[in-house]
Amino acid sequence: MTINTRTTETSSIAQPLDYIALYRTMVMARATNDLLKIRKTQGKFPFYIGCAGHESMAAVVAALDENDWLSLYYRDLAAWLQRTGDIYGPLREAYSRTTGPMGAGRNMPSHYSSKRYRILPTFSEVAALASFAGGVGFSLQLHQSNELIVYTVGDGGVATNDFNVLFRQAAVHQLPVLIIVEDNGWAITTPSTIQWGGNLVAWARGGGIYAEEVDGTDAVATYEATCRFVSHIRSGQGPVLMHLRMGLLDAHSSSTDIKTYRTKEEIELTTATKDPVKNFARWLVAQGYLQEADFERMYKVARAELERAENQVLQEPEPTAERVLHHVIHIPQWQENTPRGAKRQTTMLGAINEALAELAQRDPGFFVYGQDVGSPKGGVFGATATLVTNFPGRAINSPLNEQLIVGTVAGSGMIDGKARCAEIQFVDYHQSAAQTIRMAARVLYQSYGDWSVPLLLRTKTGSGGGGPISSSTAGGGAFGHSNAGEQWFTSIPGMITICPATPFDAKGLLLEAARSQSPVAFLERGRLYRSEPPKDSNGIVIAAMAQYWNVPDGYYTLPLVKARRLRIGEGPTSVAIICWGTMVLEACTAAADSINSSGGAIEVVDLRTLAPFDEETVATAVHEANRVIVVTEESDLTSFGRHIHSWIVQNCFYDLDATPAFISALKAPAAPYNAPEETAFYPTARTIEAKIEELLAE
Ligand SMILES: Cc1ncc(C[n+]2csc(CCOP(=O)(O)OP(=O)(O)O)c2C)c(N)n1
Repeated sequence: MTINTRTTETSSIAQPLDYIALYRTMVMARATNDLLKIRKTQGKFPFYIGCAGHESMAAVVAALDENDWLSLYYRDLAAWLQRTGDIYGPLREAYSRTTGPMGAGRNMPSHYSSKRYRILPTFSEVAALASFAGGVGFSLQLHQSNELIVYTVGDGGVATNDFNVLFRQAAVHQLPVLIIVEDNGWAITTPSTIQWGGNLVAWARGGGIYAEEVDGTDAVATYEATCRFVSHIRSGQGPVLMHLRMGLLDAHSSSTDIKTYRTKEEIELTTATKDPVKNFARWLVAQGYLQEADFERMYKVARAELERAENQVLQEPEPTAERVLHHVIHIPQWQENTPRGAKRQTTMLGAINEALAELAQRDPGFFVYGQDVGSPKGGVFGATATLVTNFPGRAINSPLNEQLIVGTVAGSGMIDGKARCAEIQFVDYHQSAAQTIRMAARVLYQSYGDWSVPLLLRTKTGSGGGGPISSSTAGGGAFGHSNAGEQWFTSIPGMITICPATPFDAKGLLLEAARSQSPVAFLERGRLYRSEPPKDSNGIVIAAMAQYWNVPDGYYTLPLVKARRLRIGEGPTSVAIICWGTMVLEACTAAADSINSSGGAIEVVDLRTLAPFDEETVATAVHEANRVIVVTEESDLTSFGRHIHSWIVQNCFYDLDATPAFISALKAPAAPYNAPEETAFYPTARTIEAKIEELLAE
């Protein structure tokens, strides 16, 4: 299939376009749609969702440069064909062939995706790609690129949070984004009058984005309008919203019966007046480009070409079960390195500041994005203070919207495969971003390794305070400010979750995490930001831990998915305590106190990376000690700690001489604000020591 010429200049007048080539692309889209609809009806594959009525999207893409980015949705077959010229791709995905360019047969048909052609991976979740598209626009603007991104969505999608996030990203930062609402009047059976009040164009203009209504049933009008909007965006005048009026010529999908919700009259009127292929054909005749007889001939040519392609596709391999775990997650291959810089005693906050500065030093495109991070204080906890001072412009303030923060950074990372950092002030507030985080973690799998979303998501977790409860004071937590958070991230396939316990680990792990192609949740415990090394009840610093408060200058990395083994005492270990974050310090204090009174040795296993976790080290520690305690500061419901406990029961059962113990925070929503209740809510060294005694007596 030949592809149309594209506009490459920034003129406000439509560039010369090969109208016949554009028409041919639209006919090919319609012919593909017709063929796949029939094949679905014949039971050749389970589902199809089509493009009939949306073919003028080819005209939109014809008005772009081939380096411009696309974020499409399932009606955009014509846009796919216009950009790629690939008629095989849609067939390969419909028939689930490993040769499929969008997900190697893994995703439903019509979910357009191609890194090579700069088409972001379409999600089934309506509009879920919106904030990622905003992130791409953010990165383009940051690099002063002349490229832009086109984001498309149906009228139903306009009502989603994701769409509204993109609108805000584009408006606040004046991003090079063309937002296209393909308004066919329906969201399955719901008319578009339910999706927004008033007038969409007026609404967009009121919010700071230039907008126009365009007749999407007219390919030439669509092309000319797109050229104007592209020119507007490239000349730095900001984003544009195009309200593209269309008609839906088929039912919503192969699962919907059109007659149950649309009247015969409305369907007939839509078919007669809103078919962009027929309308364009009439225009081509009127202009003398084609004759009536050409239409059927061109359709037949397209159909024959498609059937030849289909025959080939049917010979191609289908997925096999053995690949089901391919491309779930990317863990960077650690390259052994010895920290060479001079060591200084530092807090965890100091170490995080240093790590972020190292990343900025090494990657000119690195930035931290979040609420207040660009202020002289460097965010509410001061983690970006060094960036603000030493790397102006790299700590960037965001609007107060966590989904917006995550989407912006995730989309930025997709452009060049480099992780940038999103800061969420308190993990409790990640919840509006939950879908975006899940999508980010799914992209690698969904696209069969084609796309990835490198993303460092740093957030303060657990209660505040000035150190572990045992060695300082309680207080500083509260509802909305003190969730542990690991249960939210460790349950997401494709996500890496890290929770450091010491300044040394925080810096080395953060630097290594930035090398991952999978998104990373980096959980920073508020109690550890400024804490000192743990002490026993006599006030003696625990030697096994103290060294990790000395942090080398410069760049060094520590391996992910590698637990740290801390031995307290001498001789064979009698108990292994599996923990992470603040609980490592509590466990060390408990172990030291127990050893002080009873002798022997206890091993504290600091998981450091929670998901995936270091199964080998956990199994070895249990094998050696024959007794185990899992300690988590999560609530005792379905938690990550319960997962570890269950894994030990399942995999280490015959190594156990006593009941595998489990200690957690209480079954309450969160730690209360006042000190007595907060102390009662969390596990402390006292709880752990009591459990050690109980276990040893069993
Ligand atoms: C977030 C989300 N909610 C619900 C659905 C189920 N669903 C799939 S398509 C669709 C309608 C979308 O309508 P619109 O955005 O107008 O696009 P159209 O199909 O009309 O082109 C719905 C509700 C979904 N996929 N994602």
